[in-house]
Amino acid sequence: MAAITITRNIALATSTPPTFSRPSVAYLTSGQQVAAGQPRFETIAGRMGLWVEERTTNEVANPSFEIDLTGWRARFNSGTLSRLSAGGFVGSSFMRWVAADTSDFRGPLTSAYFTVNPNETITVSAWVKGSGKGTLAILDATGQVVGGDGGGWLSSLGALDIPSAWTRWALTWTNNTGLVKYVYIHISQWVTPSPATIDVDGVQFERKGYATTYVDTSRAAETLTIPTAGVLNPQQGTIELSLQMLNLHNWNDILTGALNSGRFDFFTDASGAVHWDFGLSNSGPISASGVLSVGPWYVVALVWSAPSLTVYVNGSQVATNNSYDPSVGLPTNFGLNTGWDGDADCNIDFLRISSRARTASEIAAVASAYLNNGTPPVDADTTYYLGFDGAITLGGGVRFLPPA
Ligand SMILES: [Ca+2]
Ligand SMILES: [Ca+2]
Repeated sequence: MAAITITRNIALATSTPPTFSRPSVAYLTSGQQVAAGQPRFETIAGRMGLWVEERTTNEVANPSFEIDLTGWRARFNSGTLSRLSAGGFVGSSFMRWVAADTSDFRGPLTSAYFTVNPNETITVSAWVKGSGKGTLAILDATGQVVGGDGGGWLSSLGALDIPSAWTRWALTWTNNTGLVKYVYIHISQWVTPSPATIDVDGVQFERKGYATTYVDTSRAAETLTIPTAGVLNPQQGTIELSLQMLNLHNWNDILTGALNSGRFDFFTDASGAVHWDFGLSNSGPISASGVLSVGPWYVVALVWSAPSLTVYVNGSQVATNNSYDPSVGLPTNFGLNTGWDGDADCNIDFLRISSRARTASEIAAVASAYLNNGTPPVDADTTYYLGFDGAITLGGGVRFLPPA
């Protein structure tokens, strides 16, 4: 019997590439500044991905010591506070405090206080290095004047070895005192066998339950918009993406799009459960908690095939239900960080969209290969592929094939 050869004529189309926005500067985790509008690519655990991080405001008045030491003082006027203009973590300069003796609770603190309302949660962070033992503390300034030495610590990281290379310390505190509190940020010597030297740079005060990347004043939210007109098959399809969560909260809106009726929203919550709405809010499949946690890379697959919606994480099915209605249609744009009530806050390594519902075994094979440092293939059923390997433009890892 003669072999039958089927030739499918695949036209490589030029599609509109994704767009990225962030109308402010930001910093890489190395401390290097990235200009406004430029995406941040970070390689973590051998994977280069694109950061899509939430907005923040750093309320510290002089957080990087590039000009002087305005706004900072040595607690109890003890030890020596100076500014060094080479070797800073952020920019070129940093602050150094050298202890005069081994007394605890000495070290630099902000002159100005921050107001924290009852039940409010804050996070303070600082890049530090030096020698001896020390800690990062939230110091009670209530009743104190600006420039005072404060009272007791409301919270601290406990006694830590001060690292020899720049390391970030971060401390989250919720004001459960029932009172308005006024607080200083204090980087302190503590239980030292010998006097400490503490170098400080990139100090941050955020009204959040976690630290985000450092910024001098304010960072706007980063967004990624993926045009999907002609890319999605309403009958069935698959979206696979690799994620590293930067934090988990209510809610991380990871992949969102408007529908003619209701919403397409793939999101996570503070417990690490994943949710996928198609239509009404909370209509879609929801996994158990703990499916995602902060730090590791995951491969997530979203599969639609009327009437089911199914979510896989690392090749295992974690949630499914029958809420998919193909007559509604699919979004013409997907956004990261463009959702209704949350921030994506993730690093994304790849995204692959396919024109059919890939099987559980295919999805498991892709996840397994990925977790062994592979990447998913761009095959005949792939309608869109983003590699996020240093660029998001066409030719930088983007490939587009219209559905067959
Ligand atoms: Ca600096
Ligand atoms: Ca990548």
